[in-house]
Amino acid sequence: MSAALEQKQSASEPEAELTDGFHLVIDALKLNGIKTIYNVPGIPITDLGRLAQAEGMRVISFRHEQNAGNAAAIAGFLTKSPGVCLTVSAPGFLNGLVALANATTNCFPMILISGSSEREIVDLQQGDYEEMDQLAVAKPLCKAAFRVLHAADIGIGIARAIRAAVSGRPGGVYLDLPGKLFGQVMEVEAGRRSLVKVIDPAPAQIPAPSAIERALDVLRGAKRPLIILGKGAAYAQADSDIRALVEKSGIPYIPMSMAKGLLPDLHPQCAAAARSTVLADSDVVMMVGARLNWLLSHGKGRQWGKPGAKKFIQIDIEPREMDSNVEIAAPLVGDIGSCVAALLRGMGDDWKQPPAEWTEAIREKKETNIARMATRLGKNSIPMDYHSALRVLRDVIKERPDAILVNEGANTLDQARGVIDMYQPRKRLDVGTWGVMGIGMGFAIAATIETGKPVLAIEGDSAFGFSGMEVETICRYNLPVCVVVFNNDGIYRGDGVNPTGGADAAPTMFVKGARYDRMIEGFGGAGVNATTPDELKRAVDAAMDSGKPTLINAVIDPAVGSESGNIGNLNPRSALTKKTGA
Ligand SMILES: Cc1ncc(C[n+]2csc(CCOP(=O)(O)OP(=O)(O)O)c2C)c(N)n1
Ligand SMILES: [Mg+2]
Repeated sequence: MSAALEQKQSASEPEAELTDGFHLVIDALKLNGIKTIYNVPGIPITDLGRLAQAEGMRVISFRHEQNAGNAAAIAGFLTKSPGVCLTVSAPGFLNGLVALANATTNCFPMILISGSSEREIVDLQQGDYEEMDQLAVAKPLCKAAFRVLHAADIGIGIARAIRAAVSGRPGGVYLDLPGKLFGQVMEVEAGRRSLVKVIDPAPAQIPAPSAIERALDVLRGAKRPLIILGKGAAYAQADSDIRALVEKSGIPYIPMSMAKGLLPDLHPQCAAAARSTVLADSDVVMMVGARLNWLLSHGKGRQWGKPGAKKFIQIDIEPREMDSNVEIAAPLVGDIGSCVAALLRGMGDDWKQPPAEWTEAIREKKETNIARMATRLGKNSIPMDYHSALRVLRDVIKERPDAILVNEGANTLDQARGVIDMYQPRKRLDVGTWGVMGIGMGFAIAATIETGKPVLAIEGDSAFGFSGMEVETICRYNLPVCVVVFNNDGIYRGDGVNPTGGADAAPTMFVKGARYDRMIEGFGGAGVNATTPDELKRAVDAAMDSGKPTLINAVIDPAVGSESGNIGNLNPRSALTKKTGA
């Protein structure tokens, strides 16, 4: 602050002429269309939350920063505008970091704003309250990290954070605001002029015409083509063009988990039920906003059929994504909306449909697999297994296609993904690229806050535990969230034993017969214990119809899960244990 300004203040000039760091942060966010802050209060940002609420922003306070961070991240995914999470220094900041890193990994735009301690003390390591060099810690875990030291730079700092989060490949951004900044004053008019409205924060990135032609040539030469839609395609909000591309091309497609519903899962071209056939037997694969990471076995290996027999076309906004794992025959770099629109134009009006031999083979495989699944889903097992419980929840979503489904767990995730059909884009939110546990309640809360739609959260009992305290938040804001805890008494299964015969439970076990439904009752929500598919259906219908915060404890047979769900093959095992049979 200038000496003149200080003098002015002490001479008690009318306060209306001054603004300060608190107000500049709020004004900068509002100027850029940010309406909601996902927050955990404390020094030095308590008043920032209060003032933001007073200034008309929605301030949603959580019980733990990781959940506030996950909420901000999924808000970014749903809206293409960065979600903002606000935390205190050191420990609060660290709690938010998992969400920030997860957002970056998943390409969700979010900004983690953390208050921080006195720079002079932090940098001399003199032991300040919650001392930590947060900027340095955040840097390797996000797309960009900035610190603002002067109130006059708040506008530009927030502008940089917004642009970094949403432009190009979206991701997490860290913004460090030292406590001292909030109290700095400047004249209102100068403050107003210091703010920056970000124009066109995520500019279109138009693909090169030659790249479009190359991709179309590869596609024209295909005998057994396949399209894979990733969550990048869902993020792009180019829904009708993506659907038009799939339908005009006649090419079978599979959606990655969070791309489900981009076209309705029951679409005749959806080949999800013949996944292993199409991955192995296709000759040309066009990836739309999907990466060839572990979720697709890196584009190689047994799952992908004969080595070298496949050509890939890849649409991605990030040039470095190309050839990350295998050779990309036709890289198509640009934003997905622009790329898909250009492909559609280039296809013309006489696009040749893929050979019937290919589409027929897929249809037959689908029919066999769907019939097999129907038998499993038809059972009315009591105690419930995954399928008998999920059949009910599949019907709930079928009857309410605009509800948002949040899903985490191991078996609870993998089985639900396969069983529950999605009908609309961006309605399925889950553990994403990392398979991280703990996104549940944060995602559920932000999903309904951002869209106004009801949420059904299907949670493994372990998965739920990572964010379960936020049922208080759900009740406090009276949100239309129905949480169904698949309670099988543990991680993967509930029948683990301690091989020593000692009193301690096995490492994957929880309290047997726990009643998660009673947790929400303590906060005024509705709790239901459901032991049969009928009870479960009645309870979920009532919750979805009433919009009342509800937690249903769905009792699942402890003996039916498999280790690590569908990815048990990634689990290292001790050769010694196997040998001794222990
Ligand atoms: C942050 C984090 N910690 C730990 C894990 C390892 N993990 C994977 S699935 C899972 C829980 C699975 O149990 P549950 O949610 O009860 O689902 P179930 O298979 O029993 O249906 C855990 C702890 C993880 N993925 N993420
Ligand atoms: Mg479990």
